[in-house]
Amino acid sequence: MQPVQQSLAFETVELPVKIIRRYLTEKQRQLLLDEAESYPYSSPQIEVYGKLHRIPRRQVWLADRGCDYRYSKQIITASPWFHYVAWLKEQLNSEFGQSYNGVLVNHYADGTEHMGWHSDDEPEIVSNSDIASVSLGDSRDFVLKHKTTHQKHLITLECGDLLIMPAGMQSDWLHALPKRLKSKRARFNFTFRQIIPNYHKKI
Ligand SMILES: O=C(O)CCC(=O)C(=O)O
Repeated sequence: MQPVQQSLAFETVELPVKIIRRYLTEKQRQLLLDEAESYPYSSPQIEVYGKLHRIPRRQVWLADRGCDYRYSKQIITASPWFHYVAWLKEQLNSEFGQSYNGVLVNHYADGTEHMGWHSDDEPEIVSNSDIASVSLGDSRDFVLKHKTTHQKHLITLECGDLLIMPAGMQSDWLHALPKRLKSKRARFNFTFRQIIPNYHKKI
């Protein structure tokens, strides 16, 4: 009797984002983590369905002068760059051919802190620019959901990973950072963006 050959079907799932694991070395991770402890964070209140809610994390917007950012109907004035994060911006710009001039840093004290579904589609973001997201500290799940098909992807982001959200994906996909209640450690996330300078002075 002939042995039965099992045919294995391999399915390749194409992600709408790119991931570079351990983009930062251990030394770079530590320098940036130490620096990030001292940023001037706040937890502003934002309007969701007509009601004000304090965001469930702390954040700060570091950017070039004139690159203020509007987020959930609030203008966030740019705070000046710090040494290591400015170095990382220059590194990303030269390696990936981008012109990042601002970074939103989110600090999640533990797994109860999170970010809901959204797209980074603010009009002041330069339309053909990618968004580069660097994670530090505790690992957390990052989820993507297609706006019409509702297809989902889950990516666990570890300390030092770089995730690139290519230009154009924000119109089709939402993303979120859900709670992870077992997690007791802090996480920092840096999303580098290219903003049209003085955009909010014109309107
Ligand atoms: O913390 C994260 O990885 C998500 C950050 C994010 O979605 C954003 O800054 O728009």
